Amino acid sequence: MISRIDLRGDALPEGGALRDLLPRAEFDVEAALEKVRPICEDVHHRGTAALIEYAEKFDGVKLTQVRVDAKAITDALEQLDPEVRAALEESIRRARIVHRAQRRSEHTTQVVPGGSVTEKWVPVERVGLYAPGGRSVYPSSVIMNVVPAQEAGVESIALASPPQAAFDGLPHPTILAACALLGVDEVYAAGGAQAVAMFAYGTEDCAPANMVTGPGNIWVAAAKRYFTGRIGIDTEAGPTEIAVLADSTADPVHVAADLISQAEHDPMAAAVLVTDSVELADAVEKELEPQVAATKHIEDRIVPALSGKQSAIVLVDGVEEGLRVVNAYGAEHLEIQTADASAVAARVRNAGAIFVGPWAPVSLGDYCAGSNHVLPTGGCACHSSGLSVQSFLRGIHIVDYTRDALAEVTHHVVTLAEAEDLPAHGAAMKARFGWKVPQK
Ligand code: HSO
Ligand code: ZN
Repeated sequence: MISRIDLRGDALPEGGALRDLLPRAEFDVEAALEKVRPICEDVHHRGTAALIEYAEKFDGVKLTQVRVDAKAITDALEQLDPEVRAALEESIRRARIVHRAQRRSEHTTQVVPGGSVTEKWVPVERVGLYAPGGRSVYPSSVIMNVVPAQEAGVESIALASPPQAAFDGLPHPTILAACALLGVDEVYAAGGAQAVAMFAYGTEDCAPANMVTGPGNIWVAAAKRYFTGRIGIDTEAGPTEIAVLADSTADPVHVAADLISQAEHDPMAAAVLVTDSVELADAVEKELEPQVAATKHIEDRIVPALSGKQSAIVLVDGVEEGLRVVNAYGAEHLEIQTADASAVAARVRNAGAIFVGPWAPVSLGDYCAGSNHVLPTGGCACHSSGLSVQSFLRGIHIVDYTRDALAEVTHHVVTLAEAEDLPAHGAAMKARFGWKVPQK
């Protein structure tokens, strides 16, 4: 069901060459961009009318309005199963604890006597959050988007989720209920690239947003790329990934269960086990069969995900080599199931989130660890972070110098300005001192 890549024996290649040996899903955002461009421009020109047409074309629903009425949101919460409500509330409570601790405070650095730089943190004014529909109706993702935005102090938060034919064209009721629990009352029944365009350009109903975040399918990712520069985005979410770095001390039952847990998301999801133990590899492979057979989304998601080219068991000579492999891969989620897991985890440089030891499965992080589950995929963990309070803040430098402090450094500024052939820069300094460079 899952292929093997044997990297034992020979010395592992460096960086990019090693990355090329590792499995990865194909996710051609560039190709999708071509299809997304006219949709986005149509929303730009025709606004809500275009959104209503796309809802019919892509979601199979005839909408009369895109904005969801307040009553539909409160009704969804009233009708929510009490156990689901309690679980969502606990997820929100834990996420708030972690994200509140991420808040930043203003900091002033005295650079020289009379010269200071203050960094103040200002939330983005308005954000549009995306929650997928269809195969992936995840109220947990509503939490993971809304909580960091709220804790960052974002004043205006709107959420879009695809209209569902089964629910009279409203977004899925658990999505609406999660919005109600979080106090989000501006919700739109819009999905795909058109939802991102609604936020980027604004429509008659929806004010433009400064930023769009949240997971979505390839059309959402392509629309985010299309609007990059115009609005802020989090990373372009691709298919989900789990990598497990494990040695002979790992329990194959846990490892198999965790690989399957993320394969369950999508036929393109990636599940990668990196191990120096052939015994563990064999045991995990054996364990996959009964566990897959006992679960739900077998043929449509799990089997294609595990047997796809994006998933594999990678054999390495030791945990040291395993670390090099997982660092080259940069998984969205990385579990460390080795002896002395904390010490091994401390040496991971590239991962969206790291799950340490036998009692921290990715499923915990998906719902109730307090950590965020909107994480970089496709190797983007090598340069980007998951969603956090920081994602919604801008650090603004406030420069404050006295006359004396400016006079003291003017000769350096003038020298650099001349070296860059920008004499007007130097003149802006000299103008303050009778067109001369003040002498020290
Ligand atoms: N593992 C997914 C998030 C999720 N899991 C939502 C369950 N629901 C990507 O991090
Ligand atoms: Zn998940």
